[in-house]
Amino acid sequence: MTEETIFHRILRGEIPCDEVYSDSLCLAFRDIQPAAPVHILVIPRKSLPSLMEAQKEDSNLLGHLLLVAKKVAIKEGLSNWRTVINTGAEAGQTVFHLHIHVIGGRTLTWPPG
Ligand code: IU
Repeated sequence: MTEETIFHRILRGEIPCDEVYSDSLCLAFRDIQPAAPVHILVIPRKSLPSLMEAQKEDSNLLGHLLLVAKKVAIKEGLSNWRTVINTGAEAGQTVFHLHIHVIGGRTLTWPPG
């Protein structure tokens, strides 16, 4: 069993979200504290606390999440965007349910802090 997070509650529909895409493997919704004009989170329905816990058996799921990230970015009209996966608290992870940030709609600088 993995720890219950707010994203589990969003997946179960107990907490509303601004959904942009959904399928049998994942959900994509707008981040409540957007870091850019477009800031969407793509999360698996499967409980995976972070990329650290992903295994070989998750290969198809991880590929799917990236393709959904591309799909939602294009749907938002982006041709340039950043995909980010924070893994671990020191890397900035605050919600321990794997998620891909899709960030765009403004010029982004590099490297991140
Ligand atoms: P992080 O990579 O774990 O730091 O990203 C978590 C994101 O989840 C962060 O950008 C939050 O603004 C976002 N978020 C959300 O969209 N809805 C919520 O209810 C909560 C966090 I809590």
